[in-house]
Amino acid sequence: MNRLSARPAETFLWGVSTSSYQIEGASKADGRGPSIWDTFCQQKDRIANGDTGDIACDHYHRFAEDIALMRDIGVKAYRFSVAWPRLLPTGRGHFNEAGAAFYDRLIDGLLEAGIEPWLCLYHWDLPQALDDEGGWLSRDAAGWFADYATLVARRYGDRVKRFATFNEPGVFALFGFGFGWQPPGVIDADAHRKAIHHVNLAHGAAVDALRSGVSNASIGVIHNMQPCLPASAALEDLAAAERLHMHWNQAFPDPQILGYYPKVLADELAPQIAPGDMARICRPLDWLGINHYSPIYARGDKTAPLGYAWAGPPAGMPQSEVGWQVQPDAFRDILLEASKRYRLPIYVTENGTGGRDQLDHTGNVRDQHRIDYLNAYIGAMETAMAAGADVRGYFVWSLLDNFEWGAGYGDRFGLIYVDYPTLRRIPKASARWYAERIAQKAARRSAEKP
Ligand code: IFM
Repeated sequence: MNRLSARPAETFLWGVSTSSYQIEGASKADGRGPSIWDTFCQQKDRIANGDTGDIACDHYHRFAEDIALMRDIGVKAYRFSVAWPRLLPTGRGHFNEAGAAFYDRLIDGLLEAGIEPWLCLYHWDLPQALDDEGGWLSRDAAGWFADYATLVARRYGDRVKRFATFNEPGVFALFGFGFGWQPPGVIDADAHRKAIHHVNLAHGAAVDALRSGVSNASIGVIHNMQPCLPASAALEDLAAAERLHMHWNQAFPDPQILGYYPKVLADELAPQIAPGDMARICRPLDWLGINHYSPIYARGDKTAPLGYAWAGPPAGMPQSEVGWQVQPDAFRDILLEASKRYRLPIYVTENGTGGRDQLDHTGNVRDQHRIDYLNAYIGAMETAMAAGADVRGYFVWSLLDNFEWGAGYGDRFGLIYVDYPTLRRIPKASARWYAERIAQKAARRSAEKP
């Protein structure tokens, strides 16, 4: 029996998610060291419009206002990530008290507002100094990450009980080492494989560090899970989709939760796997976080290092304003499959949609497209739950419009509009809709109580 199911039934948790580099800004404040994203953003033509995370939403200074916005929406949980280079500006060694104190303020503010902090150790902002020493291509990275996890556990474990090791390792490994779209911008199959194994080792080491450092910790890991589909019925596209599925959906959760790599990957990784590694990676977890948006596509490409290329959705599919396919049934199926395969309580730690939202002449943002999306996807989740998927909570991505990686600030995912020139926050229609939805669910629950 897993740990959470041994507890009394908890009520369904409604939350919102963000990540450090995407919202904090204050990139040089109070001794923060540079991350690989700071470096990447300085490189020519990497990010749309030359955007950077230097200021982002300035959440570092405006977190109290952001907590008040969450309280207004009525969420009971907030998933955020800690910026490793704020605590350890060079990744290890010198500890930066001023940076650590920011998360004290944030956590204390959340608890005062009745919002449970869900702390993710890594949402992609590796300290640049560690990348200079090999980063995820070095087996030492597991030890660096475990030391950082120990420090986080010691500092915040008296107030935070919910921890995730990584956010979407399948994404940052593939985009950072397979396609080169994200830092460190490498395009190499061997590097991609190494990164997979070292991140998995780091995950296992961090679970152990958190478990021994925090009493009653509830520890999980967050994976982006999407159906991986072929761009056409051609055999090479079918094979491409299978490989994308292996890299995206299986390379991390399978070894972390089931204790083995998919066969093809295990053979390819054989030179990297030392005796005892699979046991080091597969440590008991309390929950699985699933981030879901949309099916993704691959096509065969013999010239690409991984043997396949990314492809867009076929014409004629319903799409979001930023071109992502909208298909709520895929969400239902992913939840059912993951529940069956991994047998852990599931939290949907990200779901949402991007748009080109704008303020209208009345000063409002009427993002009906987001309301429709959330309504359909929450409905699909509830269908999966009725069919047996063990889903315990749902977090919208994202609280705020933010730095959407390579797309910069153009793609807006927030319930709250951020007017970047002034940093003013304006709740969108979807924020009001989500607040009402949460309130209705709470009212229904209390009416059902005997
Ligand atoms: O913004 C990202 C987030 O950082 C990781 N999951 C997907 C989101 C939307 O692209």
